[in-house]
Amino acid sequence: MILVGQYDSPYTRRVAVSLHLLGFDFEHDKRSVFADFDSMRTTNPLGRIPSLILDDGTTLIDSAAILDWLDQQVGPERALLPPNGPARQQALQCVALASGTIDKVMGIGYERHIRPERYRWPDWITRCRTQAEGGLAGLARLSWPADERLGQPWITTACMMRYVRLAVHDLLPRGRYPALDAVSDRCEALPAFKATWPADYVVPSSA
Ligand SMILES: N[C@@H](CCC(=O)N[C@@H](CS)C(=O)NCC(=O)O)C(=O)O
Repeated sequence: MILVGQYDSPYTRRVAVSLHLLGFDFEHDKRSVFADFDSMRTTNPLGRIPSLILDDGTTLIDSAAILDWLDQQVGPERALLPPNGPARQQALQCVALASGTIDKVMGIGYERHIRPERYRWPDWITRCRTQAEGGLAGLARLSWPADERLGQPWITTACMMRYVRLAVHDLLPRGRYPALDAVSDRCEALPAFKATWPADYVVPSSA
């Protein structure tokens, strides 16, 4: 199978980390969602990442749908989300906070880097920042037992944190939320995270 998308995309990275953790072999298609936009639209009609091209040629789009497929493949014992009940509900709420934070930080990036300067709306950036700060504070209030099995809440939160720190430098200084620092430290030390480490934030560009 082929994972399409670069790892500075936290949504692509959480799929890549999950593939590694679950032991799937995959190739990595590093086309850029911006620089290779026309080509990307032939893979995903929305022109977004990530996509996962399966060995039978089927293309899955959207990280949540891809992760659901992965969980179905490995079965409930190894799945990265609990199958049902309160545990699933809590895990999904955590993932929603982390992915909502990603969306708001991404919104800041698009407003800063894609929208022409004369159209930029500082109040919108402030609003997105307030929302992202709310997401981070909400995540920090959750319980993060150090010996908890590493599932999607941890993976998505750690990928979100790396992305936030690359995209908006002053939003999540180390020490503001020690519990979240511990999540990131535990995850980033693992081979699955090291193999997908995004060194740089690739500035989005519509050119
Ligand atoms: N809900 C989607 C969001 C994917 C997403 O926002 N991808 C970004 C990169 S991280 C993207 O493709 N941006 C370009 C665009 O939306 O035009 C998912 O979870 O896969």
